[in-house]
Amino acid sequence: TTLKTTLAGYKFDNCMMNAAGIRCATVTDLAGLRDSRAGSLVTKSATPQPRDGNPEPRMRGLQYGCINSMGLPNHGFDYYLNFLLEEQKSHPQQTNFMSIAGTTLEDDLSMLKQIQESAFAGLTELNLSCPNVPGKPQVGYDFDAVERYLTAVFAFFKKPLGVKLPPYFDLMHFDQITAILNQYPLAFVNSINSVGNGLMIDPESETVLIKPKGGFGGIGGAYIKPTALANVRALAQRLNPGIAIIGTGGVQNGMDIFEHILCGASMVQVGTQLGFEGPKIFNRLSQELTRIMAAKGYDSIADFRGKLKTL
Ligand code: RRO
Repeated sequence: TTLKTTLAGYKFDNCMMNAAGIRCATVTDLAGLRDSRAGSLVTKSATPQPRDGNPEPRMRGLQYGCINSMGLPNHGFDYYLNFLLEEQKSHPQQTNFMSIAGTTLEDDLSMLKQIQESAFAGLTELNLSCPNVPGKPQVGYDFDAVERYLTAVFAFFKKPLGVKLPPYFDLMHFDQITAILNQYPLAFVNSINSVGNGLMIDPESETVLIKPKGGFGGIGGAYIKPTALANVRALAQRLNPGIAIIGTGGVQNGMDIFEHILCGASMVQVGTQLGFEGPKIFNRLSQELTRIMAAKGYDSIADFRGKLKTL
């Protein structure tokens, strides 16, 4: 049994990795992911300059998941690009992802120009779905804006690029977003980011759990698995076959990863539960997925990827 996968022509020893934002904001965290069983890593979404993010408390966990309104705290574009360039020299066998999330189109374009001109040989994930920057709506919910962004990006960007999408909830929205995405030479689409602007409250103290935005924040964890699977499946049914899918959302165990792959994911990312358990989680998840595949008689993820049956 092998957990290897291929995405946009790049090979990975393991089909699981962190989701952007989780335990990937510092070089210490990133080294922990690199030294884990994960097949790759993605860096915290970067802005051109370092950012403090929103006031604390800004992330809280509950039994079935978590809420966050981090507000894009990060060490700045150069910090993550330098880390990735160093990794390329010290660990040339692993391909990594750089996530960028400018708060304007201009910021995204300036970061992508720097990636284009750098020696970075990995994949770039353009985050179009941060729900937590006050006054900045999620680009992924404005279909004209998505088209505007991708047209501007692909006018000059020649390295492999994917987009991180927010969850969609209507089949017409899947039709509309994929009609746009299919016009561009995307390497991958990553679905989903957190379910934006949920609210978790403490009934005892009658108070919200996090401070920014009056308590509203992105929901992750077990709460969002059905939405994540639906998005992976709906995109797999509509995207050009050349665009790979990264499945993210609600992964707590090996069966959850199996389900994402069954819906069409070539790579599966772990967010909330990685936050709870740390990078050793990839040992457990690898063992669980291997056992599930062996019991079902599957040798590789290609044997069942996208093969979900309907009634
Ligand atoms: O930093 C955040 O608040 C954040 C980002 Br950029 C994102 O894409 N998704 C999320 O849940 N939080």
